[in-house]
Amino acid sequence: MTSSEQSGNNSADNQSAGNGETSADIPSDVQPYAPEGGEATTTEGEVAIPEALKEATVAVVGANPIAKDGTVVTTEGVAVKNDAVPMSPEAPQQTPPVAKEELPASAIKLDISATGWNPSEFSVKAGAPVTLAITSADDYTHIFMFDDSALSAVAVGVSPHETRAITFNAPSKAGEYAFHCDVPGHAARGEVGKMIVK
Ligand SMILES: [Cu+2]
Repeated sequence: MTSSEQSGNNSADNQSAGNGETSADIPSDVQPYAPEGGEATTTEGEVAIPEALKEATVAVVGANPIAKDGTVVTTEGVAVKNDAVPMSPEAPQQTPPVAKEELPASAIKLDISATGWNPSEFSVKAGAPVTLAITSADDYTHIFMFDDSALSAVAVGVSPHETRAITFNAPSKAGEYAFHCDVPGHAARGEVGKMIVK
């Protein structure tokens, strides 16, 4: 697979967009979002899912849905808050452990070990939905966290040799956003990096 597939703008294989109106940078390799328990229909036959979840997609099982307009939302259909308390209901959620092979090609994959982040830099488009997958590549627990409190909720903790992912909207403001490993002592020994928003 090539990284040229990362922009979802003109994806021919988008299963849900009927008229090619997507302009939300949704990757083409996400899957349709299915509310917990499958089809959420009421006895009246009316679909009981919030508008934002209709035609939503999900990049990794357990990650937040991506609404049709590219907004990352909660399972209630409300936009997530990147500055919420980590792991609170309104924060983007880290997924359960996932096999690296199951990650979509469009996910940004970072390995972390005592030697640092690999890669230690990545670029995203302002406002676009981003799925970040963090893998502990050694025998230690690591915690991905941004330095900027505006992104405090975008945090992922991984046990040794574990991979977890998180989906969030990149900041709308271009610039460099530093991140680090939040385990005491790890940033000081070089577990730091930056996200470049273009
Ligand atoms: Cu660490």
